[in-house]
Amino acid sequence: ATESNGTNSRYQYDAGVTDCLFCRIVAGEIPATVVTETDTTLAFRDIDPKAPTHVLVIPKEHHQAVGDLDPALAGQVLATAHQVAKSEGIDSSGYRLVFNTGRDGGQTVFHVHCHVLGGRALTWPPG
Ligand code: D5M
Repeated sequence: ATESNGTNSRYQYDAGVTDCLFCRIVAGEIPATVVTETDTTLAFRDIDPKAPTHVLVIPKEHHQAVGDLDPALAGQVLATAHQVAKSEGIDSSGYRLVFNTGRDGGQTVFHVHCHVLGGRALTWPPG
């Protein structure tokens, strides 16, 4: 495990909190289209949407992966994701929540984020 960012992440490839794209969005240093926020979470539109609705929900605090979140904060991320599904009008038609995690999961930004995808019929399995 690396302690490079002060969290207890088990991954070695963490760029760390000082050079984190999503921490910079939280800080307002990089623009984002914010959908909603709470004290502990932020939801903003994905820059490269893969569905009519594609929103990312993050904890404002830097953690690398979903397994690094304490259960209360993980629950707050999920509650915000559900709020987004409702406000985007996809709660009844259906949607998908995805946490890409680590190399094989296809994670490219190492600040944990929940993809909220919907607005079309999504295929399964993923690639
Ligand atoms: O997904 C990381 C996601 O982050 C990917 O869908 C693109 C998105 N992204 C990257 N940069 C930005 C900015 N600046 N704003 C909004 N969205 C962004 P992963 O699960 O790590 O592959």
